[in-house]
Amino acid sequence: MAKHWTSLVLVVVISALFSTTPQAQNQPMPPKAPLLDQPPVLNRVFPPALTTGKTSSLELRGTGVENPLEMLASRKGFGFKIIPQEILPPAAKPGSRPATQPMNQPSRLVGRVEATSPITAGDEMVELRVLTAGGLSNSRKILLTSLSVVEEKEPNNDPESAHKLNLNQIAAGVISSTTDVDYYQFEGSKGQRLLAWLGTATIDSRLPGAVEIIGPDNRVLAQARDRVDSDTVLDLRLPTDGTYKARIFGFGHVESGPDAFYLLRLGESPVIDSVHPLVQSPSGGDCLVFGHGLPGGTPVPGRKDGLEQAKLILRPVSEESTPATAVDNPNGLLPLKPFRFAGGPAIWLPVSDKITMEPDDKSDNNSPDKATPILVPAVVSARLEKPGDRDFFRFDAKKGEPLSIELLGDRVGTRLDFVLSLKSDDDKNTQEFDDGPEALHPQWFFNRTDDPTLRFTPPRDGTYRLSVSARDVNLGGSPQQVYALRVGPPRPDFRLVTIDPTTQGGIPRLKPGTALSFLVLAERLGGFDAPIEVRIDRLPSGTRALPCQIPAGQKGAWLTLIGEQGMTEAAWPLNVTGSAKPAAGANTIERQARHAAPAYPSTQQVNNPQPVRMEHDLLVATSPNPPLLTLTPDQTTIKLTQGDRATVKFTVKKPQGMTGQGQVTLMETQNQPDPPVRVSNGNNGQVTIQADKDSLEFQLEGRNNARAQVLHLVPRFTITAQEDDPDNKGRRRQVVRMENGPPIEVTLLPKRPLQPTLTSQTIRAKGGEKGTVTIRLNRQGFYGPVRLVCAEFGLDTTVQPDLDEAPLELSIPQNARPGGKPLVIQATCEALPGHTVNQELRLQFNLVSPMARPR
Ligand SMILES: [Ca+2]
Ligand SMILES: [Ca+2]
Ligand SMILES: [Ca+2]
Ligand SMILES: [Ca+2]
Repeated sequence: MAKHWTSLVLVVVISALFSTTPQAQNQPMPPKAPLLDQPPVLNRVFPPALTTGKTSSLELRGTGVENPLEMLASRKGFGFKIIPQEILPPAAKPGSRPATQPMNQPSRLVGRVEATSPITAGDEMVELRVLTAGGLSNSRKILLTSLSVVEEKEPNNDPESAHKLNLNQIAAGVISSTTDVDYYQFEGSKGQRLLAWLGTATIDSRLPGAVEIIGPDNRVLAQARDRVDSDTVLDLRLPTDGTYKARIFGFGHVESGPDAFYLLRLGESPVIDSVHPLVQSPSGGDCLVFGHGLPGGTPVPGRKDGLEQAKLILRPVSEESTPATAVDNPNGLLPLKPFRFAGGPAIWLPVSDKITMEPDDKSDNNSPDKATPILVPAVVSARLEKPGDRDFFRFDAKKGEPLSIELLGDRVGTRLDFVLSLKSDDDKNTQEFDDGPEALHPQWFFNRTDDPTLRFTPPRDGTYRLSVSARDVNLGGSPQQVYALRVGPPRPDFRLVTIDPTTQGGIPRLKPGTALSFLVLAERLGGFDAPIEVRIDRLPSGTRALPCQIPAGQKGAWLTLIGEQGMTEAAWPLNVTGSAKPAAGANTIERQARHAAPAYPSTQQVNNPQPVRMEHDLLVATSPNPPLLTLTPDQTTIKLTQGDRATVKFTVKKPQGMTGQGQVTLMETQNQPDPPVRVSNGNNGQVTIQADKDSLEFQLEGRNNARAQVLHLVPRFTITAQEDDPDNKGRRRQVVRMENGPPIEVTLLPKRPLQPTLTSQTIRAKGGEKGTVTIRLNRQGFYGPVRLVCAEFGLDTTVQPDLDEAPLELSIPQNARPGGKPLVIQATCEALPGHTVNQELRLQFNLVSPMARPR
């Protein structure tokens, strides 16, 4: 069996979500003079495939990648040799280098690296990135394969100039303009099975791939295009002996350029689509595998796309032989474990030692009376195996004991819009549940899925019937449409994701006196609502992380890393960990964050989610050198009240002889939905500093309804600078430089922290007696203690943190007469530890004579 199976089972993709332990990657590197002193943007590593155990040349294309100091891989075993610019052929040199290139139109520069790849057990995806003096680039994925890799040879735009390709060879190509098409030709024989795989989404390409197979008679025999975020597969039998052609192009001819690249394989290599049962026992076993080119495969009845099924034995892959890319329970639903068919690649599948299978095709569960019984807690492995399929399950539940029902389908690559409905046998109403929860970040982590989840508390003891179907089941029901279901008590838990929403994945170098910020997002599962403490384990030497907490019920917080003294020239994986107690008295749980970054660099579009993917690690590069540009704020701590404004002034210091216009942004305020602090001057949080000025001002405004909080704002300075060229005496050159500054701490306080009401407001007492009213404090986003003082009625009491209601004992003055009495209370609220806000509360109570008849 060939080793180059392609797995479309997207379990591999979700196993990449929320997992991994970064490996130490702390290597020293030689210093070198930068041309572009900002994080490089890597648009393409070409070819995006390497043959295992061989040395090949890789071309790097992007911005600021022409002088790499180092190449970093997410996998051990690579050897990289940087090819100096001087020995590159003239065409590849940055000859027309952008001495006057505007900043927002970065040039496409070229770097070259010689890569020696490790020998692997099967095909593997690896992330590569470039480290330059300006920082770390975004990562690009490449395929490590046992097959040989060839690059396309242009011109190949017509059938006559088609590039000759052997079967089971991999061609790497680029759709370099919207009119570019790439022809390949191969020899085929009558009755031969041909599987064409066009790899795009899995290697971070922007190309909407499309492929056509053209017969010896020049007729198009078959065509296919990719689906959203997946590769293209074509499966056909060749009708005759002869020379065939494959035509590759961008679907719709809209996307092209350096990041519209692809891999093409023509041959018979198996492609796995899905595995039934989806949920495996830890020891594996017999499975029904769906895909193309499977050993012993037979056509799936009724399918016209060549989909076939095969009975194969799935065996667990011993943990030590697989890379550390998973932790227990990565999707918060079921743990994933690696399995393998004889000769196949590792596939990550959910496991459980107690699985309920839906009955086979013959005994249907398509109506409530034929519901499959399940015993809660239950893990079900099932399929929507034919058009219109609907699966019913029934279980007994106890009144008041909450249950969580979660479905795993869309997230493992089953393309159906699942829907759940639930009905009690003792009730007429049916509740329906569609898509999963709200996205964590509308632009940078749009993680909503079509997998429904539901939490419910049974209103009574009894039998409940649950149905699983899909909105598109009439078209999409098919034997490979697998899903898993968990019904059981809610398990409060969380997953963390770090993102840097200010760049296209590149991260500037952390230097003494500067800071970096990451947004840490929390996906809260099973009703988990508690605060999460976030920390960085094993900090890079010479750095310090500021305290970070995601408050109760909130989606995220910024994590700030500060460069101090004793830093080294190195790239470090950051271990960001969150810890929380799901409930009072529960054990602390800890989860390691995964880093997400743009799948490919692109221009930011507000309101459009950026395609992002999980990266193997979050890396930062540090440097002992002081920043070339410094930003010094006139104040490092600011107290701001909701709705109020404050001005912070930065003094900018540039090296002698450097001129140019620059921009400063406060990272945490840019491109964020409802930031707690907004920059009211400038453009989208960005303020321009003219070439002849050495200072600039930010007008900060606290959002009216923002929570009380302490936040840190990290300034980022980008300048298109003119400076003396050290290589050409007496001449000037243009350099784009980016440098961060030190953070400013903003304490944001509520203006009127309390909305008070009296929930009991009548006192029956005479003058000189005491009486009690009850106050309700609607807290505007803070939890600290509140002191309430009113001299007139002898009140001086403190409402404890978190309490919203308290009795107030009032001393009625001797001469008080019955009737409405104004109650004016001076409230002192500890809105944040060490920060109080005063507020006058004006209320009214009724004083009633004890003699009066109650109404
Ligand atoms: Ca081409
Ligand atoms: Ca071409
Ligand atoms: Ca079914
Ligand atoms: Ca059914």
